[in-house]
Amino acid sequence: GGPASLSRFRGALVAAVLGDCVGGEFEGAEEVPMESVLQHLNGLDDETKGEGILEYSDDTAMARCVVQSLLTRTGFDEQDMARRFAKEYSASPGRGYGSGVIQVLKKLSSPQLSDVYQPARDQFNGRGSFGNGGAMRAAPFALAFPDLADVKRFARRGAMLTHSCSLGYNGAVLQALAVHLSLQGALDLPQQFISRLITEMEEVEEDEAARNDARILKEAEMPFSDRLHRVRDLMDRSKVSIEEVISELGNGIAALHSVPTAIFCVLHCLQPRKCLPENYSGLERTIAYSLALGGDTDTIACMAGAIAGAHYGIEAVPQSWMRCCEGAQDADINAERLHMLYHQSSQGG
Ligand code: R7I
Ligand code: MG
Ligand code: MG
Repeated sequence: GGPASLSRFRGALVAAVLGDCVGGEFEGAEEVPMESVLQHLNGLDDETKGEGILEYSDDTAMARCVVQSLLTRTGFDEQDMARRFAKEYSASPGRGYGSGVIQVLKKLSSPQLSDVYQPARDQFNGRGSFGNGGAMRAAPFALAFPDLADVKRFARRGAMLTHSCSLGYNGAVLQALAVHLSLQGALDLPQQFISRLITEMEEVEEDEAARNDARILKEAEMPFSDRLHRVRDLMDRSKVSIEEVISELGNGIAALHSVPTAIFCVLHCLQPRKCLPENYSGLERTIAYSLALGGDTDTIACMAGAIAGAHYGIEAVPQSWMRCCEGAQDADINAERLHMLYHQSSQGG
């Protein structure tokens, strides 16, 4: 489809759910042979498997809260979003939330709370979390706001409800930016896509708070921009091993060690790869490759899925995968609603 077509919205939201659901199998695994990945994915074609057998985790649970909040409030409302996170957690605490964020979610449910951003600020001795929990639920911001400045601003504020460290919330900004650009068809020109992300993140990381966090955590001066340069170096190479991807970009629970990695997975899988089945669509390649990296597989596949889904559209999503994953149908319906919201706002509303 053309830029910001319905198919791209559906692809983005559905593939994020699929990445989370199929990635859950390998989360935390140190080494994941591609053989095991393909076996797991081929098993999804099995008709005897029931509907929605693969459950979604916190990644999707929180993204659903973001979607519902943006739709009901027709825009960003931090009070409403915070309330939804808290309610979702107390209704379903067993979705595999990060160990730190649970404290934030408990505090967010207190009726006495006056500043919804305060619990996140109290994390990790007042520095805030740098986990990827803000980034894993950032895609819907790109599907709700057509304007780039809105995408950046609201993705940051939405992440700050749980992640007040810049290395956490800037991961969410980067993920939302990647989905935004992909939705416009920017992945047709991969070199320009990555250059654009670097330019945008250099501007984002100019910020004083970001520089300060990077210094304290002994990261590069502009950590995300730095990693995106590594992504560009890796994508220019004809051959890259999984070990190199992990050592250059990471596959961990920190936003810095997973968002650039997810972006690389998408770029790397734009073309057919020897290690992946020939009959796979680009979207299937992206998710399979994300799982083969091991580590935080549900989250990396979820983020890569959103970016890739916005590029390839819903036609690239296998029906059999969709049937097996809890919440995939809901995502498909919500994508249509977000598509309407997005196009309403772009008509100057
Ligand atoms: O970021 P968050 O929501 O976790 C998301 C991840 C995804 O992989 C999900 O699929 C789920 O499995 O969890 O949760 P946080 O608790 O904020 O951060 C995740 C972890 O990162 C924490 O439990 C810490 O181990 C680590 N971490 C930190 N450690 C030391 N200092 C995050 N920030 C810090 C820090 O400042
Ligand atoms: Mg998870
Ligand atoms: Mg995870």
